[in-house]
Amino acid sequence: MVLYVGSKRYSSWSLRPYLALAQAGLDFETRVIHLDRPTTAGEIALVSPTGRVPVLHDGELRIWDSLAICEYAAELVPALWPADRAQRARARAISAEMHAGFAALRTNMTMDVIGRFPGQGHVPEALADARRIQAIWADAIAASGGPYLFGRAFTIADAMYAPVTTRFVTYGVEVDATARAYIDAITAHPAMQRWLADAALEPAKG
Ligand SMILES: N[C@@H](CCC(=O)N[C@@H](CS)C(=O)NCC(=O)O)C(=O)O
Repeated sequence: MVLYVGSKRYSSWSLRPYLALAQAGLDFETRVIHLDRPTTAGEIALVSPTGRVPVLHDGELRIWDSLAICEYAAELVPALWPADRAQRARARAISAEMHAGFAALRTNMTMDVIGRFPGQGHVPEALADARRIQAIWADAIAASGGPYLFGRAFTIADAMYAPVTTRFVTYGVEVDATARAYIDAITAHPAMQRWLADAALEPAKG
């Protein structure tokens, strides 16, 4: 399988399926298409029908969209979702909430896993998104015991929120102790560490 991703420094949608595929232990190669270059659109058009990344190629199969790729990985490795049906439903609900929502946070605090811009983007709507996300994390971790949202195993729900953990650090969003511990757990995940190391070698945009 080949996962085409955007710049590791900036492409939050790419990070999510990368983490899910890595956590699943699937054999896949990652190919980076750098964003915001004159050649970007042409390079993406060669591999993705939507003109966007991520896209997964598995033989002839093309799977676009971050959450669809995560779901495909979970069909191959079901442990990417919690085993319990009710927990699985909750994990899907919060994953869908991330996928479809939090536009203010995503717009005002775009992912940059290397940059540090404390205080930037702290508009009321983005901070409201940040509070809702911390409430989601607090509820899930109180029920599961952590360190991940659904307990000891990293699931797709964690992959979906991983880019938010980096945003909170980049933009200096105030977090409670539970969120701090969760951010640390995600940052320490081996696949996240690999992604961050690669991102550090990429050029800044602009
Ligand atoms: N809903 C899509 C969003 C994908 C998306 O917006 N990808 C951005 C990069 S993070 C992209 O490909 N942009 C094209 C460009 O910058 O030229 C998903 O979940 O995969």
